[in-house]
Amino acid sequence: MSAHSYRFTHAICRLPGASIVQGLRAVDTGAPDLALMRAHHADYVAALRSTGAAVTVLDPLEDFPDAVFVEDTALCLPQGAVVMRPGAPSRLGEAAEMAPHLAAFYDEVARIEGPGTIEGGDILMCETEILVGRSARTDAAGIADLAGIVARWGWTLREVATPPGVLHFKTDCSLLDEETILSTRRLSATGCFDGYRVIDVADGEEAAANTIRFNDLVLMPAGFPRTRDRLEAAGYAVHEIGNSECAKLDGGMSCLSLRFSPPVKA
Ligand code: CIR
Repeated sequence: MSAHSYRFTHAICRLPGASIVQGLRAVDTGAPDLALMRAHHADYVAALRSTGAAVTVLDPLEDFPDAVFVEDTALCLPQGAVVMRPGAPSRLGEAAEMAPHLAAFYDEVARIEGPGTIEGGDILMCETEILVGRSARTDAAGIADLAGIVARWGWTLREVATPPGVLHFKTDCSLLDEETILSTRRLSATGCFDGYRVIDVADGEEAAANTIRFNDLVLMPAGFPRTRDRLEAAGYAVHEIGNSECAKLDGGMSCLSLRFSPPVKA
């Protein structure tokens, strides 16, 4: 197996800007502290780089308060990239901002043309299939558009459901390796991961479900010791990153990067 679902040569991140205090949030628990968020972001980028990956860090986009959450703007596959069409109106323009950066790595950059919407946070790229959770941000038309694009590259897309009241499908799950998913119990109980080995996050630690497997590391938000212990007991090399400020905007580990291994350009 190539492990293309978690072994990557590259990542793209974007620094948070001062406008982050206006970022979208389901429940207002206060504005994020920009200095602390920048410190957490620097730790995150350093952790990605520590695996040997080349990480591009883009400048802040002050016109788009949520632009630090680059994952929602694109899906990067071994064969090509797809520019998303975010369902949050304030985030629509972020996707176009990302397109030229993808074109630097990929000959083929497709895009979701609309009117459907789809955000990267609802897409779990597994080794042999792509799971997409329908959500308040990702609708049937957006999923159909993506299915058509990735079918050209030989991928099967399976539509699943993001739990009600949960922002994105991946808010509640992460891929750990070819056969293993970390999930909240409310999501794994739906049966959408049947056929996979599932590690449930500890009860009361649902916010730990959004991690990323990136090369040999599993990056997870700090502060969830029982889930961390479960991951370590299962043999994963866990690296904790502060996430207190992103969490105020419903963001986590996966949101902060696009992870990919681009084909060698012709
Ligand atoms: C939003 O509501 O769009 C942002 N505040 C958070 C986006 C998190 N992105 C992700 O989970 N992929």
